[in-house]
Amino acid sequence: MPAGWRGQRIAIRVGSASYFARVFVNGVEVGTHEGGHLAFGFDITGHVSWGSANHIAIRVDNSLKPDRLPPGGVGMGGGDGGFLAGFPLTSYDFFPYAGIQRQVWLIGLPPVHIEDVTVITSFDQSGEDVTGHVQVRVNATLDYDGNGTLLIGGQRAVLAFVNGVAQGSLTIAHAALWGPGHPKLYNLIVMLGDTDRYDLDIGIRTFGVKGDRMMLNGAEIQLKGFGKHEDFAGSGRGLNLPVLMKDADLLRWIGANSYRTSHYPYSEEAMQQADRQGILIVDETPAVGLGFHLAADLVNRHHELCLAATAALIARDKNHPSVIAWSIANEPVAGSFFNPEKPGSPISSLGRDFLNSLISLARKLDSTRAVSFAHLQGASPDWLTEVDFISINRYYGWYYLGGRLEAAKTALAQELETLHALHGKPIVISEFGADTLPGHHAQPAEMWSEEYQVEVLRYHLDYADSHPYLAGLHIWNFADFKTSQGILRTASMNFKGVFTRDRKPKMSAHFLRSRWNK
Ligand code: BDP
Repeated sequence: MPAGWRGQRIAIRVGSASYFARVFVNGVEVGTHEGGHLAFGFDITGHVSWGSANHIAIRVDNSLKPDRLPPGGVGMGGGDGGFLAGFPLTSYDFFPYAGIQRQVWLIGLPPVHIEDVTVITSFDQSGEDVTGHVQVRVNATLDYDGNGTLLIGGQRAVLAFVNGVAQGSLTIAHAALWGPGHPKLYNLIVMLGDTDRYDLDIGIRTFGVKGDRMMLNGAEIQLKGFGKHEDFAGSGRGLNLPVLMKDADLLRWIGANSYRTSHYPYSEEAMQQADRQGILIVDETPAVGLGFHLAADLVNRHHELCLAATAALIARDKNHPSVIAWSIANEPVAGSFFNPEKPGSPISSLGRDFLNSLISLARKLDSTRAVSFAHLQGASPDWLTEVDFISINRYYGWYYLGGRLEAAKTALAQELETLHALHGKPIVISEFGADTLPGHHAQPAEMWSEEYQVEVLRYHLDYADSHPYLAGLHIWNFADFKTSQGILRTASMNFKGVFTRDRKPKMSAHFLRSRWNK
């Protein structure tokens, strides 16, 4: 322990550990945590020794189990997956890298300190001039009743704490708004007397849904981007800062303004980078591979874990201007993955209630962002009634009508028209694409060729150009990624990337770049 930390509260914070972690300090268990991809921590003050070395151990159980999130040891749709099962057996399509995947911090905190900060921004506009409003809620050590200060540039406000809680607000004249292409960040400083200080980069922006459009800072916005993965050769899902910077650069090069953190929360560094770069994030929980037809105790367990993960994700990411929406699940199913139950059945209704409870929790915890989930092709349409915008994963031209580009294009348009007429909400195609072997070419375009991928992307982009209710296109996937071995995947890879796993552009990357930079 640094000698200067004597007298402070000492905490340990783990960026993520999949799937179950036990933390020990000098042989004593100080806490346990269930669930990967999200940070957790413990106060270890009473367990550290001063003047001699301390031994910290984190024991991580990485085994794939059906009662974890995401569920492992079961195939897609539950069970062993039959003849389509892969290895390792997962209920999802990405390699189950586990262990400690992010940074571990030792933290020294003054005895009276800031515990949480929540920032909400808004603005008024008169002509070109913008006045920004920043509302801040600060939680400090429980019984703190003193004063604090908020600072942004030359602006200052006093915080008067009662039982550790205070609210304050600041007004910024001639403010610059945050958004793609103009990611202006302001440095907010929160001071607690002279004992503690917290610095936070904030952006002034609003996001919402109006009718069938998405609105950023009061103007319509269409999302252009990808579903991604934290995946790279050698480092797997482990935090890899050079790859994070490379991806940021490629997003800029290709002209994207958005991505979804499919299918789990990404590192805090990735969120900070998105703030700095002006990328709009649809922030997803690890609720992938859910099946409502599974045994009741398993469904209940998943529900508990999903509620906890939703709350933890919102607590972690609520102050990022880049985060515009929460995605509370990816492709939940009721029944077999390939033949889901129809609306109105008891299992389908159970699924609807399960999803709606996550949507209301997200709304209760954060009223400033939109909530959605990625809907599987063929799943119950009545699950979509509560979302703020519709997110659909659709594979017309791949799993459906593969090779038949004209028929795929017509079927896509028909479904979009039906959904739009039924719900009148903005629609984001949160996944679409085609597996593409780099270097495989064909004329006329055929499946697996670089030409075919371009054609599939082309009719989606064309449709979005002429139908503004199609508020976003997230191509599956940004880059090729590792998955389980099996007969559905060549070389244990999902090849739907627009970039290869080592981030080289396929033909489709050049195509997107020419369309998105117009
Ligand atoms: C969707 C899943 C995604 C898969 C993709 C695919 O949400 O995780 O990787 O399909 O099959 O069903 O490529």
